[in-house]
Amino acid sequence: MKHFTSVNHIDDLDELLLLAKQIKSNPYANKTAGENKTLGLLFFNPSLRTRLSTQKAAANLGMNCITMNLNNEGWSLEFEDGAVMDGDKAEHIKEAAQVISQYCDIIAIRSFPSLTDKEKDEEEHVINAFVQYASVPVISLEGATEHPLQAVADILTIQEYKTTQKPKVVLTWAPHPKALPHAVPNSFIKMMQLANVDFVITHPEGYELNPEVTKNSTVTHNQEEAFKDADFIYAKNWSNYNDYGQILSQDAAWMVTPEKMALTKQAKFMHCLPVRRNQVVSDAVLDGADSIVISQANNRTYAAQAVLTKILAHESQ
Ligand code: AN0
Ligand code: CP
Repeated sequence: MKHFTSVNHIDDLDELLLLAKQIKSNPYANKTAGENKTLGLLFFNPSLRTRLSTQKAAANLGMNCITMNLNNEGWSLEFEDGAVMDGDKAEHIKEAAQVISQYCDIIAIRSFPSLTDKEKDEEEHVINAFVQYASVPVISLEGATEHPLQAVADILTIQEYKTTQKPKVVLTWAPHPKALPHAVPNSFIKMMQLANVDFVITHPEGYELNPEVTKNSTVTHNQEEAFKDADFIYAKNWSNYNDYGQILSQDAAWMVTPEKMALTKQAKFMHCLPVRRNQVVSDAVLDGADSIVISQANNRTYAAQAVLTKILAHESQ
């Protein structure tokens, strides 16, 4: 594995998950794998889990970590080729990415979408500019269109908690007061398409995601129907994709409640977090015995450590 900016970059999912499980059972077994290597964690947006779990994963491998909030601590970056830089942008990505590559052996970046410029967001222009101009591997810490480290933690969690060979997994849209990205659902969908699961997506009419991502996954607008016999309920809000970045519905009827969970086969409740209580999901579900969101967050460390291990191994070849 050279770069990891998409679920598509996983060449052998079973092997990656086996590695993550081995790491979880003995996180310090490989504590010199990253010796004298530096991981740069660059954030254009806030983070709790991704920042801390990736930093911890790096430490478990003996790597150094440099973390920077590029938005308010660095120079404002220009991404346009051939730009006349007479405005507020002080540094071009061409120099910035090459300079960061002098200090870091792996660069990891969080860059949310604008949710206004669909074309640029779809091009994943910030992360891909780093891939283009950096001379070291690049990891996505959630880009405009994907959050692949989250998806690895998600499938790891499903594997740990499943009680049948092929569980029914439901991704349900849920209401939210702010316009949110498509990255988490996109990567989750791609991951479910690779996994041995019976997968159903449910959302209000008009909330269709990118058809290039959903492909032939089952989609229904009937949430209650979708919940029937489910083993896992994965809740997530996303803003409109076709009417790009808009909020067309805040329909509280889509919130995950104990009544809806009662339709399932005592499903486990999942969410990537952060989650808005009593908007996305009611307290009773989130605080209930079938909520596995904390285990899911814990698995972020082992997902990140498995990915870092694979990249370090590739680099030392
Ligand atoms: C972000 C999102 O929905 O993509 C990050 C989730 C990991 N969530 C919020 O901005 C609330
Ligand atoms: N799930 C997730 O990526 O959380 P953070 O935004 O806190 O990193």
